Parts: sequence; C-alpha cells; structure tokens
Amino acid sequence: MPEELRLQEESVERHQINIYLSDRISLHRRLPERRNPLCMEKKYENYDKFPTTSVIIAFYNEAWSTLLRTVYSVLETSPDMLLEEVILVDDYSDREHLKERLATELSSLPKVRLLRANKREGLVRARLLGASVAKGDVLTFLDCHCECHEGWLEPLLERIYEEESAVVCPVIDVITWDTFEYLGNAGEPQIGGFDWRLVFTWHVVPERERIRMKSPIDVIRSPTMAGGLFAVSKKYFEYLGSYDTGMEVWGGENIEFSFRIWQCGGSLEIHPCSHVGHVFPKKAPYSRNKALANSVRAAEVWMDEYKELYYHRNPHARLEPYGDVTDRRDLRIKLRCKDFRWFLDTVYPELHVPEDRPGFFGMLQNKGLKEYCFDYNPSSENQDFDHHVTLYHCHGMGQNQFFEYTSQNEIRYNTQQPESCVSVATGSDSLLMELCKDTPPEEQKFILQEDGSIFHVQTKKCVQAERKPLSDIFMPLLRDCTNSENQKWFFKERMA
Ligand code: LR7
Ligand code: MN
Repeated sequence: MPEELRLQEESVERHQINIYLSDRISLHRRLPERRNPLCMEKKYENYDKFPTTSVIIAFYNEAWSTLLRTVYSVLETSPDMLLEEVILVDDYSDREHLKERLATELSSLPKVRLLRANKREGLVRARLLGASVAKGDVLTFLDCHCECHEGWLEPLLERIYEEESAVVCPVIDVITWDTFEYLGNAGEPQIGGFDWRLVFTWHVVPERERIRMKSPIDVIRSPTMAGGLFAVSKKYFEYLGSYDTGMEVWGGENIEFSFRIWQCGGSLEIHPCSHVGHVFPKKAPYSRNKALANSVRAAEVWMDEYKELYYHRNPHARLEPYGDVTDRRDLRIKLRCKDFRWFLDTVYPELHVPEDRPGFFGMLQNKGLKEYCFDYNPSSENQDFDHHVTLYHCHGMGQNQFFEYTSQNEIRYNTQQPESCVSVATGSDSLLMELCKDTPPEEQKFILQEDGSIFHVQTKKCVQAERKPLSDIFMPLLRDCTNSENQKWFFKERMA
C-alpha cells in the first residue's frame, strides 16, 4: 500500500507525529498495565476526603485524534468523585478542525469546558487562563497528546491530601510518534535533573533517595520536572506565584517552577503508581525560539552567582533580551526562599558543580591553527569520530565547544550530562571522551603549562593540532613535545 505509506509520511511531515495512524486507533483504547504490582494492592483510605481536581489542557494546533484521545482518557480513567472538570485552553490555534467542529464535539461531553485565548499566549499564560476559572481544589496539568493510565489520578490527589505543599508528577510513559505503542515499565521510574545549559535531563534514582523511600511505591523526590504533567494544590500554586507570565511559547518554565518549588519550601515528587502516556513527536512541531529568554529569566531569578556557570556555557544568552524580572525577584524575597546553593547541596547533590576558574574554561583554541577549537559531538553519527575530540572552526557558542580545565588536571566536557573527560586509550594517539571519575585516573590527567602546551602525564606527550592527511578533518593528537605553535593552546570565553 504505497498510498497509505505516503499518507503516513505526509502526516508526520505536518505534525511530527504519525497522525494518519493515530486517526485509525480508537479514541477509547485501553492501555496495557504498566504499574508496579504493589500499586494494585494499595488501599485508598480517606478517598472521600481527597481534594477534587480540575484537569487543565492547553493546546496549540494539535491534531484531532491525539487531542480527543487525551480528553476521553481523562474522562474514562478518573473517578467521577475526584474529577471536577476538564478545561481545554485553545492557545489561538488556526487549524480548521479546532474551531466549530471541536466546540460541537466537546459540548456533548460532561464536565468539559473549552476556553479560547484571543492571541497566542504560549503555554504558560494559556495554562494560567485555564487555572483562573478552575473550580477544583487541585490543578492537574496535562499536555494535549496524553493518555491517562488506569488509576493515574488517585495517587496524585492522595499525596496532595497528605501534604498540601507537594507538587506531584505521574510517571511519564512513552507513546511513540510512529507506531503509537504505549511503552513504559513497572520498574523504578527516573527522576528529573538539569545540565548547566538548563536543559532538562533524566536520571536514575540516587542511592540516598532510595534509602529515604520506605517502599518502592513511595513518592520519589525529584530535583526538577519535565513540565507538562503534574498536580498542585490550587491554593499552594497561587501562594508560590503560579507561573512567570513573562515566559513565552515554550521552554524554561519547568526548570523555573522546579527551582521555585524547592527553594520556597515545597517539594517536587513523582508518584510511581500514577502513570500517564505522552506522545513524543519526531521533532519539535513549532518554533521554540523563546526558550532561551525563558531560561535566562529562570537563571536571573533563582540561581544567584551560579548563573555564571550557565552563561559560560551559553555566551549568547548574555545578549538575549529577557524582559523585566523585578516582580519575580520580589516574590522570592516575599516568600523568603532559600538560595541556590541550598538547592544544590540539599536537593541535587549529584550534580557536579564546575569550578570555572578564570582563564580555564570556554573554547580551547589552538595557536598554530588559529581558527580551530576542541569540539566534541557526543551524538556524532560518524563512526570515525565516535567519542573522539575533533577540531572545528571556533564558533563561540559554548555548547559542544565548551571545555573546562579543572584543578584536578582534567579537561572536562561539562555542558551536558553525564559529564565526560578527555582521556587516552592505551596505545592510541587520539583524544577519547570517557565518563569523568571522582578521582581522575592517570589517562585523564593533562597539565596545561604556562607556555600553552598540554602535557599528557601518562604518555609524556603533548597535544598537537593536525590535519588528517588527504582530508578536511582536523584533530588534536598526542605527539612528542616540541615548541611548535600547533602544540600551544589557550582558553577563550567567547568570540572577540
Ligand atoms: O505556544 C504554545 N501554546 C500551547 O498551548 C506552545 C505549546 N502549547 C501547549 C502544547 O499544545 C502542549 O499541550 O503546551 C503543551 C506543551 O507543549 P509541547 O507538547 O510542545 O511540549 P513538550 O512536550 O515538547 O515539552 C515539555 O517541556 C515543555 C517546556 O516548556 C513543557 O513543560 C511541556 O509541557 C513538556 N512536556 C512534558 O513534560 C511531557 C513529557 C516530555 C518530557 C520529557
Ligand atoms: Mn508534549
């Protein structure tokens, strides 16, 4: 059926999701069981005292079937007593099926309301529009391409019933964009972290947290949240200052809210018994160019002097206009929130905090081949470079050309998580990236000398910039030490 394939590809082109297939899957499908078996033995006492919830779903140009499946799954998996309403907020979509046709479809559904923004608000203000009319005790936010698993809601509301200042996320199961399979497993969920670019990351549950939890189905404390799926007491959300309304479109609000929850006295948790599926698209379906300014706002308000570590790795972020954050700083003072140092020490001790000593971080540039800098692409598809440092035109954008030379004599690539260190494989003359260790092993030790040479202690060789014969590829290689300019290096924070 080449015709069918073509239609599938067309829908992926348009939505970054195989909507052709989604349209052919029931809007009321049942999901495979993905919970830890212990969850099924859990008894909910005080069920009748649990807070009620308004489920808030903001959407922008979402496809019909993924949006409707989200709504039906909420209605079909949530106990009637606990579900106050489902509020859909149309963030100024322009697709035809989201106009009259959607309003008509929803009008026949109990508890469902539809609000429309008068201009594109972005997900933060769209969600707040929904929150402003919500009647439930708890606000439960979902993305508009989710499917709720049986029993997803009770654990979230029970936890907030126990502890009003807990913000609780479900386990996010993966629904694949191409086949719509519902993945996920009953094992231990992961928690949220971030790297120094303020990009959200997933981590295994650290030992200390496993010790704190009394059972595998206790809530797991998480430094950050992915952002789209969580429940929070309406009163507590308002107390915390809801969202930063200066954030546009997409990005950053999840990290900002996570910092704020912890620093201002709440807790952010994942409940292992609550599962919700989320369709992860092939790639971003709309422009997300406001994410940088949003992250800068988060850094400026919550990170104190640690914001410098962020700026070092995103030099262009310093130039980004991010608006006024006075109100948000005032809020931080009013709520007597703790500082970022406390957050790092207490909530996220696993995160390595770079030293960033002046003159020892940034682009690592060569003196002889002036335009060339250390460059590492962890996801390189080119087998030849897999896990190797190469040299590339210095671009001054931080990211994959950002390295830090530490007081432990490591050359660390610590922009992303997990952090890698420059290393040398036995018998090899090229530079290999390996995971950093607590104490650097011999092969990861380099001495950056006064004259700019980089001396590899174990092999007693120097790092030299070279062009690979018969190619346009440049690499740093270990050679006998000479005085040549190609063996001299210096760190530069940004382009002149
Ligand atoms: O301008 C916009 N207006 C909107 O109403 C842009 C988006 N939206 C809606 C959109 O239709 C969707 O319902 O906001 C919701 C989130 O947008 P997505 O689905 O494009 O975001 P995402 O799933 O790629 O991104 C994650 O990070 C975002 C950071 O801003 C938000 O916090 C998302 O909610 C969040 N999604 C999740 O946490 C689901 C799990 C993903 C992971 C990991
Ligand atoms: Mn999403």
